[in-house]
Amino acid sequence: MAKRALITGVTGQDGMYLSRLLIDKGYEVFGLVRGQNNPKRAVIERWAPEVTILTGDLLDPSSLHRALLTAQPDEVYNLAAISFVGYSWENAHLTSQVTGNGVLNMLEAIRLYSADDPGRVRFYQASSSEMFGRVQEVPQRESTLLWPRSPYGVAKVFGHYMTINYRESYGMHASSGILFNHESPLRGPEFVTRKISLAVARISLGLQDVITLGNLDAKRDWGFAGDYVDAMWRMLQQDEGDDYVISTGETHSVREFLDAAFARVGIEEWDRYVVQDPAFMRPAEVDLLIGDSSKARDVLGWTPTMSFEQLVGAMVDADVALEQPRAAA
Ligand code: NAP
Ligand code: F7E
Repeated sequence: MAKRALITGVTGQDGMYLSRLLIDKGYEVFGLVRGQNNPKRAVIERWAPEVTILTGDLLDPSSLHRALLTAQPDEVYNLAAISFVGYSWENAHLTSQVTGNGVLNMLEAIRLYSADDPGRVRFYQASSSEMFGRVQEVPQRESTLLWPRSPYGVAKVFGHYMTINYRESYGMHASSGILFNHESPLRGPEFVTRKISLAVARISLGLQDVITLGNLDAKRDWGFAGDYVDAMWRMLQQDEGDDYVISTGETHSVREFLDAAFARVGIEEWDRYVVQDPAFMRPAEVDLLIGDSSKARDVLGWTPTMSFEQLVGAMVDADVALEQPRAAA
């Protein structure tokens, strides 16, 4: 019998990579899509036609219950969230509801659905390095004190502890992946890496003059999304649910990302192409993130496969290919 998986947030970057990974492993995959006419539905249908789309919303508990009844999943991957940190200050209440309370809605739906056998459905929660915020230890590991710096980070802390609480209270197989930033050509253009790769591609093709950014000194531990969804799957194959940090163990500044991206298109001096605007600065910044993923490497046998330079190169190359037809027109 093929295993069955339900993915919330299937239209997002990670949902798309995870759906392909699970299909390739022989799973029957169900993906939750919100809204009555979501344009991303067509995208996931093209990307992974094997996925059965179910409609639902993390804010609507009965839709989650219905999705469980239809999918009858062995594994649930809760990737849905309002995930853009910058947006979370302007929409703090909504972020708390979706990114925080939404986790509780999903956990509670699973608890009621599998009350006869609490371990029957394995649950993955997409926790985040943003929970470390004002870092209390370098590098950050599973035991590092959490100090979130944004409404998004606070909401993720709530979801993280709820996941642990449901594991401890009800014996659920619930795991929390504390994932550091992971990127790819499928990354949303609101995030700094994709914003840069797209702009650099367009500048190199003569389609754009400058890119406007905020804080260039922030440092992140950037990995490849394809590697990180593999870690999610590995967590749910363990005998017990647990928490794992997933990271590369390397940190780079936004400035270094710009160096590598512009170098990819043969531009060494990029100062004249970059403008800074306070509008892109955050009310509270996370200055430095770097993770220690020793536990995942030891227990899950997980390692990242793509270097920082390869990742930046792949993103810029993909955006050059995407934008080239516009330059030729
Ligand atoms: P993403 O591209 O922003 O995708 C978010 C997904 O959530 C989208 O499919 C979105 O649907 C869905 N969604 C939003 N609100 C919803 C709601 N109310 N009900 C149901 N679905 C809803 O995010 P990602 O980069 O793939 O990240 C996946 C998860 O990992 C997120 O929880 C994120 O917070 C977390 N995370 C990401 C990173 C990272 O570096 N990428 C690191 C740590 C943790 P629409 O397409 O309809 O908007
Ligand atoms: O910002 C700085 C910004 O928005 C990275 C999400 O997936 O990873 C992501 O959150 C850094 C920040 O990602 C611009 O101030 C400078 O310091 O790409 P980002 P994020 O905030 O790290 C975590 C792990 C998640 O969980 C989240 O869901 O870049 N920065 N200038 C800028 N950032 C943006 N977006 N735009 C700029 O113009």
